[in-house]
Amino acid sequence: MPVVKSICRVCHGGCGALVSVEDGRVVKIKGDPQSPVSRGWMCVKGLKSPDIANHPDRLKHPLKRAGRRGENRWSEIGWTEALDEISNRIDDLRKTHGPESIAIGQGTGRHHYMHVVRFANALGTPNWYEPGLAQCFIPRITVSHLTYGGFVVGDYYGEVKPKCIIFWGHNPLVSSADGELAPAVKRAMTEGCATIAIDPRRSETAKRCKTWLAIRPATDAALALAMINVIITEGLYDKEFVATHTTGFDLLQAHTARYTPEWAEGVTWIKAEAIVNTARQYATSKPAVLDWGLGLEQNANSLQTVRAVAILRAITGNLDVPGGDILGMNILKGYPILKDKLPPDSSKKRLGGEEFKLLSSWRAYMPSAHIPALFSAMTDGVPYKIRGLLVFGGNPLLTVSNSRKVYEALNALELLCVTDLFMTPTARLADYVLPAAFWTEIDHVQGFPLVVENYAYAQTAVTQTAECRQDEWIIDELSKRLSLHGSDMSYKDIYAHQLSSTGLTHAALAQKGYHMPPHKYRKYEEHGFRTPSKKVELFSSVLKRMGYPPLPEYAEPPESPVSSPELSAEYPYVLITGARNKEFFHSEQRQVASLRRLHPEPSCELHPKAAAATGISEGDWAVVSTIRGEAKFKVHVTEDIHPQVISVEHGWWFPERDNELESLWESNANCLTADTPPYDPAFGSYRLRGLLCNIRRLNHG
Ligand SMILES: Nc1nc2c(c(=O)[nH]1)N[C@H]1C(S)=C(S)[C@@H](COP(=O)(O)OP(=O)(O)OC[C@H]3O[C@@H](n4cnc5c(=O)[nH]c(N)nc54)[C@H](O)[C@@H]3O)O[C@H]1N2
Ligand SMILES: Nc1nc2c(c(=O)[nH]1)N[C@H]1C(S)=C(S)[C@@H](COP(=O)(O)OP(=O)(O)OC[C@H]3O[C@@H](n4cnc5c(=O)[nH]c(N)nc54)[C@H](O)[C@@H]3O)O[C@H]1N2
Ligand code: SF4
Ligand SMILES: [Mo]
Repeated sequence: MPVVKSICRVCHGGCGALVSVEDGRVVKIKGDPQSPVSRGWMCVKGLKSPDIANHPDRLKHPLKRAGRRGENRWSEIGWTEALDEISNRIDDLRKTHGPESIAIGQGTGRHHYMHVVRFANALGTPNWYEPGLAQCFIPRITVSHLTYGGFVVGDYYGEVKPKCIIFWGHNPLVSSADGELAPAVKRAMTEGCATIAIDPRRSETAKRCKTWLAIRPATDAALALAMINVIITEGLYDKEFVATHTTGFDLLQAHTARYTPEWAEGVTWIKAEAIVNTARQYATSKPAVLDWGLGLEQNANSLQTVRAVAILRAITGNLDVPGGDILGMNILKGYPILKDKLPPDSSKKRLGGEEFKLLSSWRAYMPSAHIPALFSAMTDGVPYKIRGLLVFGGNPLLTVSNSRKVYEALNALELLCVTDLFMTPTARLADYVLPAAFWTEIDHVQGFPLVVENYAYAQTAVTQTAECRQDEWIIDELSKRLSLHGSDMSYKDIYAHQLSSTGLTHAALAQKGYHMPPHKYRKYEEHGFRTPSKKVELFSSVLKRMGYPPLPEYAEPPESPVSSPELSAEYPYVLITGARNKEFFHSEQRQVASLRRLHPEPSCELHPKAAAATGISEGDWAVVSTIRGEAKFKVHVTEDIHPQVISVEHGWWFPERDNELESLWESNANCLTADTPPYDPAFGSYRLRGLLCNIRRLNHG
């Protein structure tokens, strides 16, 4: 039986996989022991890849809507007919209403991510989005660039092991997010390494940490500012690094003097003594990794929260040192996303562009539309109507905040085209549904970890399911029909371009597995940091010019026992949503029996004190409510959560139901979250964590 080396992409990816193929189908997946990062390990989702690839419900042919929108009646059509018709509809819209009337959407970090951005730019629409961005990763990426001129990741793969690791709003043992694969993180958490988790829940990662700080959701900026205060006051900062490589230290010192640990205790629910001890331990155990996650971003103060945390790495001298937080090597040539092809007048029309400068303006790392404004414009046409939406691998009905609004918006479109592996609730509302290829069915080149790029890998298509095609091929076919810029360069030409810096071909890299040149540390000693001052900007000159506070500040969450006490009388708990679980990737895999068996129902976590106060027991069904809506979950009563916090899963629908579209309203966390103002002033981040909620027992499940 042929066995082919590849890389799993059920999540953001990265684990080396050995794919066994029989009669053109993937029949078995095993971890590749030769992968230098995953060393033979794979998670349950990756190992069950054959059950996803060969699932009977996979979309297999292009479909055209035959009934009313959402009715689920379809005609099978050929690729030529589908692509001709869709490109004609796009052409009509762009000629009649301008390209900005067509939005281009996608999901989180998939293989085709950059190709979708390229397509939007070539088409001339500024209204590109994905459901993460302001709520996921863009604050961390942007702030790293503003502060140290590049993104950083923990040095989990080098020879020197960290002596201290802080996991801040991050659960990599479950999420393996963006390249920080669980096995590498686990290896680094050895005896002798101080490990600290800052999380309202004792996550799987926190359970393996020596210290767990149960923080009040969305108050992380206060904790980080107090830690800066302790490190400066006690003289624990790296004096040589600070003097040589940073700007604005004196201003930071003066600014943080008021953020004492005693002040932060009242804000964060963490004892002042624990704050002092954590600051001391982080500053004195070197090298140290500060591994941050999504917990810092899904709130209305994401810029300042992420900035405060970012500064800790710099003042302790942990940047780009062995065993610390390292800057990428950029070993592949940049993806030609055709940014310059987007006409300036069209980028001015980007929804959200004026207000959220770090998300939507030309200064943004990857300019995108503000999601609440984009979906509103589909229904109310303000400032102009979005008439078409093409989604490549996203399920916004489950993953964008305010599912009811998204539902209305998608129903108001003139053209909705969804490319996916399965008929999702979002796909059901479409005019055209196109069948996408699974990771064993694609050719691809990827720099890794995502964004930082210290190594590269390639994948080769080894199987084929019916008429499924990889997203890049679909985009290239549409681009040719629409005579877009760059349509003479196929995705395979782009891989060759990316690899030209390595001397490798796609086939050679796929066979070899990885290209991983030795890491070069302390790159800043030669060229400085890639910021305007060539130094780490503790005081951000760019933020100042843009009119945002150049030194990090705390802001009380807009909905909280402090800022809205009346509401808090009715909704006494603080809600967090979307903590990852190991069986599912967002709204996916609910139809995969081998995974669903392991995690059959949507669940929420509740502390025994809260359970006693509300009369709820382990295994009960309960309704969690916010001022915006309700959703139903099976309760897990656990000491591993702060008594005042309730955590609910996101992404739940029930593909096994007769009308799976209706099942969308039952246990959907995004019926609870807030897509309304206030947003983070720079990124426009909306609030998925740190909201007020209540819970009541449901008698008849
Ligand atoms: N309440 C709440 N909401 C959240 C979050 C939260 O924490 N709380 N997290 C947010 C974050 S950080 C993110 S990034 C988003 C994620 O949001 P999405 O990316 O929309 O989430 P998925 O459910 O993974 O949807 C991806 C879809 O792509 C399909 N798919 C998988 N692989 C491919 C492929 O190769 N090609 C194509 N065409 N389709 C494919 C899947 O079947 C699935 O339907 O969710 C956000 N939503
Ligand atoms: N299995 C699986 N893996 C995934 C995904 C998936 O859906 N399933 N999604 C992928 C995506 S798109 C992303 S973005 C990553 C995210 O991966 P991570 O960055 O690891 O994020 P989460 O697991 O969403 O949340 C991390 C922790 O933050 C805590 N938290 C919530 N609110 C706060 C807060 O206000 N402050 C602090 N300090 N902590 C808080 C939660 O309790 C949780 O344990 O995972 C990726 N990997
Ligand atoms: S962690 Fe991600 S890449 Fe690794 S096996 Fe699991 S799904 Fe695949
Ligand atoms: Mo994400």
